[in-house]
Amino acid sequence: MTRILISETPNFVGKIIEIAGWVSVRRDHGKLIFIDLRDRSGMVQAVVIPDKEEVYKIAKDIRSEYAVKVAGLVKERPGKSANEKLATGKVEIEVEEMEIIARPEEELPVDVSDPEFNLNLETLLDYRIVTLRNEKVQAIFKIYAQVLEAYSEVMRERGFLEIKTPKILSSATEGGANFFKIKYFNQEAFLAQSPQFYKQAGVSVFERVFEVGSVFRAEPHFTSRHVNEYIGLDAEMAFISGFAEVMDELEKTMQYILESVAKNCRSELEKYGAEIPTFVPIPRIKLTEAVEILSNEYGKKIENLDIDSEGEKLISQWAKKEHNSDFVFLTHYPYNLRPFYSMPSADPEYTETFDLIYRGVEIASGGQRINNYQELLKNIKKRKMKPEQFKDYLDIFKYGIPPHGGWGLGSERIVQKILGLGSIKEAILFPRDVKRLTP
Ligand code: AMO
Repeated sequence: MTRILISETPNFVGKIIEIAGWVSVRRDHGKLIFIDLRDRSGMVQAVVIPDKEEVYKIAKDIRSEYAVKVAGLVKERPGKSANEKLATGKVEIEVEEMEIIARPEEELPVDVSDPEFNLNLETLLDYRIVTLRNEKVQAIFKIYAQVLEAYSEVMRERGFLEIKTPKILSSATEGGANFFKIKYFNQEAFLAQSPQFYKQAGVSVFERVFEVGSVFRAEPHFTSRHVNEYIGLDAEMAFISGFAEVMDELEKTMQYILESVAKNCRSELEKYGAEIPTFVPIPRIKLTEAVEILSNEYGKKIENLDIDSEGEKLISQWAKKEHNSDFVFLTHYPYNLRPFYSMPSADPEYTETFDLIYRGVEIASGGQRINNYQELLKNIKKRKMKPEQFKDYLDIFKYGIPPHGGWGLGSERIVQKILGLGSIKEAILFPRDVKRLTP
């Protein structure tokens, strides 16, 4: 017999089928043994009756998280006993044959069948191999996968070519101090803080490129939104007339991602009571205006336009109240707060850049880039950086590159905010933070 998926069982009422999966719970009721069996597609109830002596003996031996193969008859569950919460809740499998195919060496450290699963973050991550088996935890990664799929889909649809760029670099892309230095044979190298330089090289050839790739940041922070390795959703586009076009493209991208999660992940969203409201145009406000709003509406003072996480939360509240939007673009960041490659505005104190805030957290940064060789060189020197360290990057501009811009979008923060997760780490299979290098 060929194995079918548990989600398919309702199509086989009255038939003998074979399924395989993990035992979520075994319940003994009088002489009957009930087993909730889980595979990648869902969960179904299997019933073992004492008449089938051999199977009954095996079933008595079974514990949670054993992997088993089951052959049995698909039966409709009588009205009252149907489980409305389960997609397969109207059927059950009367077991004819059963085989244990893998058994845990020892008792599991946590009860993964608990639908609420309110573990503290450390326990959740320390026992990650096991805690990932919980259905509520799995839902996060189904949504995560949908976000990745939707991002690639919309990028391709919009004419962006997918590229993969190196993560071992000879210089620190984003500057600052948050880079990891590594030993690379007999020289020093850096882990990529972003694909910035290479995606710009990409547009000099392909016009529009995107990348889904690992990003490394040596940030010594213990916050709910920072990790030291994350997956960046980057894009870069040429022949733009200004950075508003980049925001337009990112806005369409976010709408596409959220709509595809809403459409394809209904049951996963439900597990978190999460809602994705109808998308509305994203308000765009200058950072200077945002700072005024924060002061006037919330009595919050921001020094030197350096908006902090509380400021981002409040400006998001304001966008929700005034524009019914979960998103807000903050634009025209000051020159000294942005990387050297940012295009200065007409008033050179500011830049043609933006951040995108979603439900109180920055999920993307972007803007237009300086695309003139001499200007870039001047800017590197002005910032007391060494042009020789950026030789390869500068070469991109030596040979001519049209006006362009792009963004870097944090994939895990999107999922964190869709579901209202307390920490970004919940949205990462095996997260890396200052103290965590395992599992
Ligand atoms: P930036 O440094 O703002 O911009 O990063 C872009 C986005 O990446 C996410 N992010 C993080 N996520 C988790 N943990 C971290 N430590 C972390 N740091 C950043 C955020 C952030 O908005 N090259 C530019 C982008 C560009 O202009 O194209 C850059 O890297 O969601």
